[in-house]
Amino acid sequence: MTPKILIIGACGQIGSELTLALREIHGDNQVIASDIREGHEELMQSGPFEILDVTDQAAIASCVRKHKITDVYLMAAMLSATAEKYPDKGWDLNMNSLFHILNLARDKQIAKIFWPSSIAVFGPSTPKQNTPQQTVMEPSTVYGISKLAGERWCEYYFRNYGVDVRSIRYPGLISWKTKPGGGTTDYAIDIYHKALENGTYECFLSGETTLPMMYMDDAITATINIMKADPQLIKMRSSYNLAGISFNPEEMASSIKKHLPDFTISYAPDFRQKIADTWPQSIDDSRARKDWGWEARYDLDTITEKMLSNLQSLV
Ligand code: AKB
Repeated sequence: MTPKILIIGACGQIGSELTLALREIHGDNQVIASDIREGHEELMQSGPFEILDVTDQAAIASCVRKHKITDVYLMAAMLSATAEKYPDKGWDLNMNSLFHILNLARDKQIAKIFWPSSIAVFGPSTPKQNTPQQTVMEPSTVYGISKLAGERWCEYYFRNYGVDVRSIRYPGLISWKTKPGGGTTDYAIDIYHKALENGTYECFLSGETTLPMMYMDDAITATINIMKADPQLIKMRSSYNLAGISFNPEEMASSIKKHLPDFTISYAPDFRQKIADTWPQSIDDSRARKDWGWEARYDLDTITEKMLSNLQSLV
């Protein structure tokens, strides 16, 4: 059966590329994009769009009924840096939106959910290298706490109500089509914009801050593949570790210099350094590889080539 899909938060960094990719696969009219406001032109023009506030349960339920939705991708969230500034709002948005969707599935109004988790579920007491799927998890950010609580609820709804919910712990995602907002890993996108605009970048993390990262195309492939997989293959109903590559700002700057030799970088770590210091440096994603065949494709130099050439073509 062809799914009828609702993407909530479709105008955001992941949502916009995911919507277009799913429309390509299932057909434009099968994928309803929604967000709190209009945005992203290509997405608005390529298929149905609804204004939807993720905190409004009745509006979501009515949209699901109207379009006979089967699958929901809940991509709206407040990311790590912004949630540290607005803890109450961050918690409310990240948790209540998830409950709204989980409850719709529990009540059999939808069949399948994708909900993104993050490397932010790990904290300072987690092993930093090759962080295992199951390990100590004591996140110290509002965002991380909300994602870990969300993971526990996803597993609870699966075990107790049979809800088919699937999730990935995304690392920092690098993309050129839509800018992210409010994340700790956002430097890895800003740097390419500033390298092309000014030839220089002041980084808000120190040069040695190694974090797990991934090119958006890999993240979209993973999202589509986990949702496509046979339900029996999805053994982790909390969320799967997913690894792309790990690097620090210095290594990223060196990769950019291969194309723009005059590029310079300076460092002015701010409050986001404290967040980054609690996160893993590399991720063990063997469970995702084994269970549903995950494999990353992009390394740092390929990402740099793609980012610079695509951003250049926009100007
Ligand atoms: C953030 O930096 O908050 C996000 C994430 C790692 O989940 N990109």
